[in-house]
Amino acid sequence: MSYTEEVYAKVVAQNPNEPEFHQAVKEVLDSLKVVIDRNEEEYRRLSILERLVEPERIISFRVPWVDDKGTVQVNKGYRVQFNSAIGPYKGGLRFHPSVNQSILKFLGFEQIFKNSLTGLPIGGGKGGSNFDPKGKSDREVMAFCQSFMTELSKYIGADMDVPAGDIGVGGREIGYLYGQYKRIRGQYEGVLTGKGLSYGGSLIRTQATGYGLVYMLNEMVNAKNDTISGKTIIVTGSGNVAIYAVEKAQQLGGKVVAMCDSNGYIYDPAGIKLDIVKDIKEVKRGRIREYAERVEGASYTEGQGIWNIRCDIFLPCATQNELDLEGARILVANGCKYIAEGANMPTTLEATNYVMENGVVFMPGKAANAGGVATSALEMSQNSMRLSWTAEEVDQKLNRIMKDIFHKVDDASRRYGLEGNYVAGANIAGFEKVVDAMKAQGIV
Ligand code: NDP
Ligand code: 2IT
Repeated sequence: MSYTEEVYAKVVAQNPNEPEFHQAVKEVLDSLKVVIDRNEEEYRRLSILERLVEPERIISFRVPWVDDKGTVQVNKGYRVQFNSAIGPYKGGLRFHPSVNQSILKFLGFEQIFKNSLTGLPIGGGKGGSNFDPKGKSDREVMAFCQSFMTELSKYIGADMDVPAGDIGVGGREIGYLYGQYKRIRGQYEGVLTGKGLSYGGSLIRTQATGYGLVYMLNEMVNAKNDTISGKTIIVTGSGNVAIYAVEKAQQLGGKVVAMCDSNGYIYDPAGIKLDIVKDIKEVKRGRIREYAERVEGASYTEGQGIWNIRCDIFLPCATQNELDLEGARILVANGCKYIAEGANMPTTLEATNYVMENGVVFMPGKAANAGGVATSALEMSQNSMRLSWTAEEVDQKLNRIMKDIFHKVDDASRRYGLEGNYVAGANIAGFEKVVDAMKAQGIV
């Protein structure tokens, strides 16, 4: 057995019931085999991979809060502090009923390599809760956030661990979390990113993941002497990442025809009217079905199956493993040419292999959605400097970072004779910086 296979087998044996974590580790270790093979003895002696797959620490805690009926509710809270070799732990908080340790470990593990690719000094972490913000009143969300932060505040700080948003955590939640941190710790510091503009947030952070995804897509498409303009595009999800991916894709002349939420998908052959999606999702916190009720010519289909609509470009921006082999086969059969992952690990391993074997240009999430965390790191810089950059400045930096990531990923794939395999390129390029820092810092 190779060193990478041995470590993968150990991960599975030692972390039972964590399928998402196994999946994320497998993808990375399979990619790293070509790197490890060149110097296997040294990597083994230093147990680099064993250290890489074991979080530095996982904090898990009880989150009691009182609902509007006066009943005490209890949720699970977590923070996975995965790797601090290149900077303070950095990564979002996810509030969704599906959250468990496996999902947060997969997200924290991915974050290590993503954050490395940004070129900025941020380590990997992730956290969250199985709390479901859907259908809760603002007061209930605040009560939950305050209780969650009361415990989490012991373990984070501007130079230690800097959480941000993810699924179910947007501007409202970050505001309540920030207020409670400040109250408990008495410090006005850049401990969270994605803050409101009136209290230390960065311009463009709200848009950054979606915009960055499309900047990356633009590089992929240009590398094939092609353009986004005129292409038919599907964007899955209708949350933060999806909405701003649609916005930028439309600005570049793409035609987005479909979006979804966890209940079903909409198809608008005339092109999605984003102001209506924003009103439904950002203002009313409603369901995507309402779009078809408001827009003539648009239709709504309950359940999964958005991939049945023909597209040139597919941008999965909802959640992990949303695109499986069956969906991938249909996309390919209908002529889809490009997939860039706005969500984290939205494509199963089988589907990823299938689309890559069938000529689809595929960019994995850890490269394609890195614009969000990169702009979070820019927010940290602005907070440290006690100043704010203009929207143009931040947007330009974001664009440059996404271009740099594309070239890092592309170069790494070429160096190992894997041209066009951006999964390998992203994992290798992300790993190189982290492993260099780990070696330099000794056995820690
Ligand atoms: P939001 O909570 O804003 O939106 C999530 C969207 O995905 C909602 O439309 C939600 O629908 C939908 N969704 C969730 N689960 C499913 C499902 N099982 N099937 C179909 N749709 C589903 O989250 P974000 O937009 O912030 O995050 C989306 C993805 O992007 C996640 O994978 C996240 O980890 C990743 N990401 C986010 C970044 C950020 O800066 N926010 C940065 C990088 C990656 P519903 O309302 O029905 O739940
Ligand atoms: O998955 C991600 O990169 C995020 N949810 C954003 C993390 C961040 O710290 O901005």
